[in-house]
Amino acid sequence: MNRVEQFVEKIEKMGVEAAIIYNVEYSSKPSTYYLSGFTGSFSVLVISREKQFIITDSRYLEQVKQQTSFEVVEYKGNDIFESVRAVVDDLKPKTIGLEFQRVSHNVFLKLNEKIKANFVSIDSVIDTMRTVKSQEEIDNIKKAITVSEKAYLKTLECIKEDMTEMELAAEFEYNMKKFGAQGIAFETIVISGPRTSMPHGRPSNKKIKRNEPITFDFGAVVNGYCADITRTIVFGKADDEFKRIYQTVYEAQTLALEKGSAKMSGKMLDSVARNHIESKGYGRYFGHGLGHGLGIEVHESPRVNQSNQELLPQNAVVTIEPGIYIEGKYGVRIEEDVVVSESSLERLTSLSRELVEVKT
Ligand SMILES: [Mn+2]
Repeated sequence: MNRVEQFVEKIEKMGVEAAIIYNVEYSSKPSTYYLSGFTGSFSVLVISREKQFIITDSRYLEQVKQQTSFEVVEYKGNDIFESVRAVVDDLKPKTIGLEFQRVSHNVFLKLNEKIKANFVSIDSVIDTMRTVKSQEEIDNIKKAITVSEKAYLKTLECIKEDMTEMELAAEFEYNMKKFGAQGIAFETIVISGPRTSMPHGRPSNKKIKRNEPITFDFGAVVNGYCADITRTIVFGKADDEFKRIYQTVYEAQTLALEKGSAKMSGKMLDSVARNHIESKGYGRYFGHGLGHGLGIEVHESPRVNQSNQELLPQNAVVTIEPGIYIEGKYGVRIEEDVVVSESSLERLTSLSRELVEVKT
């Protein structure tokens, strides 16, 4: 069964006869790509067991034929809701599935006004399908990781004192594209010195200084799939407290990597790392969850945190990223990408996790 057939089977079980995936200015690019292969900024998918349509406009008519086998309907720019109605009318569904988490209130009201049907949420269907990766999807994530890792190693070679964080981030993104990234999964984080205590700090004009830590959080996109990796290094020599913090994060991650499997819930796995960090007295400095699902989007299901009580599904890809952040001093995060399997976690990342002190 192909992906669309699986999708239709799942929505039919909910009593849903057709689905509308509404994508304007990339509002539903991930699901659109997942179900149809189309990557443009504007499209509406209408999916039923018998027929699969994609409505898009002249900007994408050539591209859409290359990317999807869905039947193409050209939108000429009058009233998109009228075009959707015309396509849906042929199928006469009584119940239509919509992505409630992606569709704006305005779009919902318009569809509801034009189309006489009952609209229900299919968010969990798509999320659940996307959580479990096929071998092809895992291979694509692996490719994105390889590109990211090469770019990271190349970027380490070119760090010089007094370069700004932004310059280093630009160098990093340039390297990712040179090594084959289609794009970047998110704005590359390069922060240094005391700024490393901000888990999601933005690169600034701050200059890189000797004996300061630098955190890199980065990910390339290849074939629509993301990598998400973090390393904290020291440009020069690490002080003793930094080494202690790094060691604690490293051990917390090692425990999670060794103990994790599909037999654990997100909460249980999070606790493995969190308990270790707490035991070393740094519990209050680890504010975020241990990790998250990774795929077409850089943050997706399943969550590896205290609120996810469900077992981690086999073949989910997740990050394992413990951190300790001390305001006014510095922070450390190490992030790995892994595949969940029956009795273990398989690392997809291959960079060393040891503390690196770059020669100045
Ligand atoms: Mn992450």
